[in-house]
Amino acid sequence: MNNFETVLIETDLLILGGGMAACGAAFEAAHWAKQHNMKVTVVDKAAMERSGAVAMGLSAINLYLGLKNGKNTVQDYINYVKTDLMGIARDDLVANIARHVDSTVHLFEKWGLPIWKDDEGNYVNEGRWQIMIHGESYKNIVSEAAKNALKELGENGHYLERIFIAEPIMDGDRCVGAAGFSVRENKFYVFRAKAVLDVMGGAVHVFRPRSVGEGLGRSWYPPFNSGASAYFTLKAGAEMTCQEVRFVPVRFKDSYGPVGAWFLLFKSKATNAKGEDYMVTRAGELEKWAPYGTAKPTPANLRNYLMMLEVEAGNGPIYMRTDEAIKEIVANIPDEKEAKRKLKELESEAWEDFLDMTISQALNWAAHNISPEETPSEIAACEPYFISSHSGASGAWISGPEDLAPADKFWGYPNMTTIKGLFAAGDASGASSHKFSSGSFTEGRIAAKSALAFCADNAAPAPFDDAKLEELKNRILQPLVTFSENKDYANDVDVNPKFIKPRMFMFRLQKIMDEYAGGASVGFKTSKALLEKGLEFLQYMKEDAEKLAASDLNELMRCWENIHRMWQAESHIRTILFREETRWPGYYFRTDFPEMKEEWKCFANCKWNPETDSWEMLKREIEEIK
Ligand code: SFD
Ligand code: AMP
Repeated sequence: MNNFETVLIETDLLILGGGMAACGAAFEAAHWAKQHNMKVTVVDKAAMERSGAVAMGLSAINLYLGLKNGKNTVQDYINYVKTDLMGIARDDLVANIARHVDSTVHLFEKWGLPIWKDDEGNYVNEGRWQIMIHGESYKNIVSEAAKNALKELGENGHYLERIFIAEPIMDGDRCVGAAGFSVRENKFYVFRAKAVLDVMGGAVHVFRPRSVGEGLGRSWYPPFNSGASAYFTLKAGAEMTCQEVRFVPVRFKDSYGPVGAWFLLFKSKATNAKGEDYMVTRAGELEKWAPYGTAKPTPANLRNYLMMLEVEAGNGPIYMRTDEAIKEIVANIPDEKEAKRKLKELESEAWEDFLDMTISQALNWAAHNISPEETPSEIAACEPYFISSHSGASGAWISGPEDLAPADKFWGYPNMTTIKGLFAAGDASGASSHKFSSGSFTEGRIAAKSALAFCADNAAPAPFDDAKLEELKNRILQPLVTFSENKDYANDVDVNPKFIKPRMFMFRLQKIMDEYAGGASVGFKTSKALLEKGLEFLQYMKEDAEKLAASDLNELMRCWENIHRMWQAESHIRTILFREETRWPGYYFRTDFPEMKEEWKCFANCKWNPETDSWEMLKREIEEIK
């Protein structure tokens, strides 16, 4: 790869990703780095202004406690999160985010994010924990603040965009950097760092999406979050947690519009085609999943499950009764003029909800002549995603904060993985669900402060084995060579017995995951026999990954995205297999172990050993904090 220049960048803290957690990390790091004359470098595969999950904007901030108003306590939030995850969450991590998140939201407002206010000037709550925003430009506002903070560092603050991170760089049991490439120019990048923060988001398109054919590529979570976070920590040898806990969101059908505002703000009901509210008619089913099933609010996966039972019974389509919800709000207003004004306001809020974060759903409404105040809309369970910041939980097993973590869950630096110098936050860290955009930013802040403390304690330049770099470069760029050496073997650039293109590779992965690991097309059901078959097919895929081919830099990125997805997939299958019970029936259902078991009220962790290329599965205790 002689025509690829190698660029070496040295830094103290390396922040991988440019999303919500990365912006929080950059903002916080700038403050501490200034005091200690340290260097901070942020690397994003895209442009921070519109990268990651918040690229399109959001219409709500889903985590705000309002601690000052005395409405909620941190313990209330822990209880909520743990119940929603059927008992599986780290109290210490959830509490650490919850106790700091309000200050993050206040910063967002200071930077110009418009938050809805009532007549008394208070934030407008969507639900107990969620507040409404005019959030189309949410990411622009937050990334601008992060960039400004880095600029304040002068020579010591950098952000690099359109650089794809492919691999961690290790020195024994310590992470000392990362390697990647520009997706715009022939440049191979090596970052050498004293501490590395992995904040590269969740994973999308590991499972076959419902959107195929004409709709291919559409997904609820951003397709460009492709499993880099999990791959990076796995390959470094870090312990992972909750890799079985995928998230299956219920969304407006086909365009993935959000449901939160409808359920919580507008108090809408969802019903089957006959108009029956399945949360009422099927309430008896929830008792099987007690104590979580009988708690309020009903956990997200159980809300899904009741809906799935309706679909299986042939009672679809399932509808969000937007028309009835709006009529009910208006009917309670006695003054006719005021009622008319309110109706207009609600219509505009309904459209804004989509225009702020899922524009295609507004187009879908327009294309199908849907007026929400008159017509109900179909909703459906989507395909599975890996996103620990929402209602999933998969990610790295990290140290908690010293003052809250039980002894076995604190190892020196909050948010450090089990690998020295490697930190994780947002979708990259596990077992602390429901952090959302504000909590991810907050966790990024916590992790960056901690990582800089690690840099201060390990001030000598990170050890680096230069000899290994050439080998790494060749391996990362290999798909370009494979393509150029073999492209003339066949007369079709995409179909060639000498190589596999990333698009085909992704289709194969998605088919395996969908059919064997409980995807949407099999009603989210799987079993030992199916999982073992899926795992066998994944091993063949791993062999074929050596033959991935890229005709340009963009395809090189696609190759690596799919390698990352494949590792996310393997850790997922292995952990579902390990946990011999069904705990989240609306996310996946083990037909061979259809019930929840007390003995599995624990974390299911996994670890890939780089020395032996083997996997270890571990159970970890769930502990309460006082
Ligand atoms: O409710 C590499 N989210 C919502 N949060 C809320 O607070 N309110 C809502 O209303 C939410 N909803 C919602 C949400 C997300 C989406 C897509 C929709 C709706 C449609 C969740 C939050 O957005 C989420 O919790 C946070 O954004 C998570 O933060 P973080 O930092 O963990 O992930 P990120 O922001 O996606 O950023 C990832 C970054 O990594 C980069 N990246 N960089 C270099 N090399 C690689 N190989 C990389 N791979 C990825 C990305 O470019 C990005 O910068 S609701 O409707 O569900
Ligand atoms: P969503 O649009 O589904 O991502 O939801 C946004 C927020 O509202 C998240 O915090 C969800 O957990 C919560 N939420 C959505 N629907 C419901 C519901 N029916 N009951 C309770 N909470 C909900």
